[in-house]
Amino acid sequence: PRATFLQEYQPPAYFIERTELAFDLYEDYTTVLANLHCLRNADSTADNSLFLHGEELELQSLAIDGRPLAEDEYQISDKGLLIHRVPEQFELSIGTRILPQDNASLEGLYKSNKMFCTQCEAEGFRKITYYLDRPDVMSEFTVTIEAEQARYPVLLSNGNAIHEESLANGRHRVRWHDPHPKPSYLFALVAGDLHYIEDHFHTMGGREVCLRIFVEAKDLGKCQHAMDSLKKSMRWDEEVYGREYDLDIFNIVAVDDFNMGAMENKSLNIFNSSCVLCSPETTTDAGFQTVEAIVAHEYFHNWSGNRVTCRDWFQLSLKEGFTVFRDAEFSADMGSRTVKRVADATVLRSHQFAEDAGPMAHPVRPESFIEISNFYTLTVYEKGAEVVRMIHTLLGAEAFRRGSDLYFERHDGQAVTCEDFVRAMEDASGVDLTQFRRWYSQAGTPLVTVRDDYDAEAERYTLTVTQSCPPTPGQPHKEPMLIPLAMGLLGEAGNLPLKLAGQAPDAETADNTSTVLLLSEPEQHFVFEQVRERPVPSLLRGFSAPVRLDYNYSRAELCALMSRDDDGFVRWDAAQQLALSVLDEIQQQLTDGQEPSVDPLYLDACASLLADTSLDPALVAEMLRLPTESYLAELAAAEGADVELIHRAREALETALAQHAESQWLDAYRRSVVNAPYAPVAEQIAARSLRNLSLYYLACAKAQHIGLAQAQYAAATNMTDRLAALRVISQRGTQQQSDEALDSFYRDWQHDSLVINQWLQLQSAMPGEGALARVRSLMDHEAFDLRNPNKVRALVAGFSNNNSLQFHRPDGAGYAFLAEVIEQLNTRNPQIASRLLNPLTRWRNYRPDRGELMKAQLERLAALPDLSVDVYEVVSKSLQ
Ligand code: DPP
Ligand code: ZN
Repeated sequence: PRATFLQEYQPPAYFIERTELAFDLYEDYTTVLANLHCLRNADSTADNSLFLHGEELELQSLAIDGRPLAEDEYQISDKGLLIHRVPEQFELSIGTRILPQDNASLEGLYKSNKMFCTQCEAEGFRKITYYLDRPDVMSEFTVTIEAEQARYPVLLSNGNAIHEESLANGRHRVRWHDPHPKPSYLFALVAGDLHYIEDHFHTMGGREVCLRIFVEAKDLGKCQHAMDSLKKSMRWDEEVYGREYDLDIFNIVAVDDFNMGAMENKSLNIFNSSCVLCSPETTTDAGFQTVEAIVAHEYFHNWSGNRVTCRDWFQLSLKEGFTVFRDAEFSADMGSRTVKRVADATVLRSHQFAEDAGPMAHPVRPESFIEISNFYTLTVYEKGAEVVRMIHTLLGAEAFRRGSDLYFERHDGQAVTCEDFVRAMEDASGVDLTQFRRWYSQAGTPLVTVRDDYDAEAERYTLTVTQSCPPTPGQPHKEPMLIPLAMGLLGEAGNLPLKLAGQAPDAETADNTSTVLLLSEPEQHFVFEQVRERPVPSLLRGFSAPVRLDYNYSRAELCALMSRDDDGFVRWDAAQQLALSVLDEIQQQLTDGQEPSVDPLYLDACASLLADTSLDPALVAEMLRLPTESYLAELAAAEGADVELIHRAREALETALAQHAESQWLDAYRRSVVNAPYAPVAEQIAARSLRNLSLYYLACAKAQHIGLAQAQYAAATNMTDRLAALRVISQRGTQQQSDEALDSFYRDWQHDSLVINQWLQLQSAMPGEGALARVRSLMDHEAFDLRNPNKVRALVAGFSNNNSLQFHRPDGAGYAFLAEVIEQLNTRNPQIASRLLNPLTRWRNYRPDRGELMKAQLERLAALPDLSVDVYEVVSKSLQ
């Protein structure tokens, strides 16, 4: 397989001004007739041949301006169709036959349960017809769908329905027209026996938009939260970005078999049902929040992605990074800002930093890829969002808004680049972002090291800040980045006013206790004056940049930040760092053959945190949650992670924290009851979060507390509390208690596939030697289906990502199991197969005994005869 390079970008030689598609859907095949109104790009210097992408298509007819082409006028390969000579302007008619029923890749047109649906991003449209399947070719689409009326009463595509008719033979036909030119990746089609809920939205410009969510009849009762989220998103985008919706209808369709979360097709968003359906009885708080965030994300794409789209797939972060930043701010406004920030920072630090340090590391704007599907990554999405956030920090909210207005106005209807986005931000603000652009081109996580010096006599406090960035594949040497480091100084009585040397003490900064230092050099000094006591630096407030931070805090300093700093993120981070430092010490004790003893400073700090009812319970819960084993393994990568040692140390700390603060846990458990009817609102979510964490720690403290979990399980009226209780029973109860609870849960919920996915995921993370056998036997359970990505993610990815100790069994059986599943999915659904590889790509991070076993499985996969391009790319890069 050959790589594609950003450097090699060429504008298209032809445009397709109008696209007319006619689908005839049948039970064993589908025919597609495409009429493409093509026009030569006057700026192109290419010859007059036309290459159209196309895969897994059966060509049935081909004509230019009504004249069928002779066989020597074109050539077909497994990549597409080459027509040797075409005119300047012409109508190309292509008839193809495809097999959606056999399409297990869930890319292009396929069947999920009984409905037809599509997924075209990034390069799925070429499995529907021959086309210029690239985002810089934007076309006005008219789509006619014909199907059997009884089986497929609902026929949907993008834009407005302009014609409907019943046909004589029990079939019917609907025609859709989308007035907004769009790239093929935003095309969508749905046909099925679907039902909908409907609502309306009045836009700020006075447009009345009809909103519909289409689902199977049984799911109609689970759509309201998604509808509410959609209306909130539409309002928020008007208020915060001045963006108004631009059509009279907006449809969402839920499908069960979907490779991703959802897809922003113009006016016809298609969602993984797990990201749209919810009800208090079946969905956890986290599930409600996911639905709200993803509905918002896809809606926001209407501007950041659809109206202004990407020139090529190297620019993917242009729409994804920006849209993730937008949805993160939306979620922060709808719920708790600090808790949202902590959650995002956790994902970034535990998963994106790992990606940045691994064999697949790539810049936010990658320079090459073999398979674009492998680049829908945490780096492009989450780090990309952090890059946009830093621009927001550097410009300030007002100038950022001027920049986004300019970007949308200047590029409306165009396919553009990350550079165009940055330039609009610069032009609107006057801020020079030349150095900042390195965030788009350099991979790897920068390390910021801070040292300080306090001169009591002169009342002067100096920070010395250095930055560096480790080498990544293809990028041995890095230039310094522009890093906004938000910070403050903590004194005995609270945060101190900041007076930076060389800055005028104007009224605005005089009692300012927070500032943003701009790091641009390998080493810089920042001098603060009139500092009357030795402060504790409060660094990287709000996680102001996606960097690793190194400052030698003492445990006492971390305790001070944890209990008294103004910045919620810094308080949480101090608690995490304190836990890491204590875990380090325990690992050392265990290595030396000693009984672990936990620093009482940490335990007391946690106990007082727990007893402080003035704090946000959600933040308290996050502060008391210990880092995951996989994150600890990531941090230990340099010396070679020892999974058993990590596990034992973490268990020891968990038990100590549980027992030391048992009465506080019990008190928190009792006082955090929600008496109001269930609502997915910040206050209730916070209370449930602390209560369920308390339940977990109580069960760690004493076996008899399992009784609390059993009582909670029996009395629960929502899935958050029920599943939390089940998790505690299954992880901390006896075998019998665990089996009984899991069986009863299955009996109660077997009719609901999304609930059963949570049951599968919970079991994938169960402790003990029998874990792998359990996962294997669940793969044969009636509730499992290898064709359904949600089930594979719940059970298989759940096991390999969240069950560190059992996945890394010393006999290598965990690795062999994962490789077996990847082998089975390799040809059927390459995108999912490739994603499952992730934990194996980290083989260099472990002790050689495990690392070699992991590598052996990668080598075995590399030798498969029919390796998909997706799997090939990840396996080969991991072995390089
Ligand atoms: N564009 C989708 C999303 O991230 C993914 N295909 O919203
Ligand atoms: Zn997106």
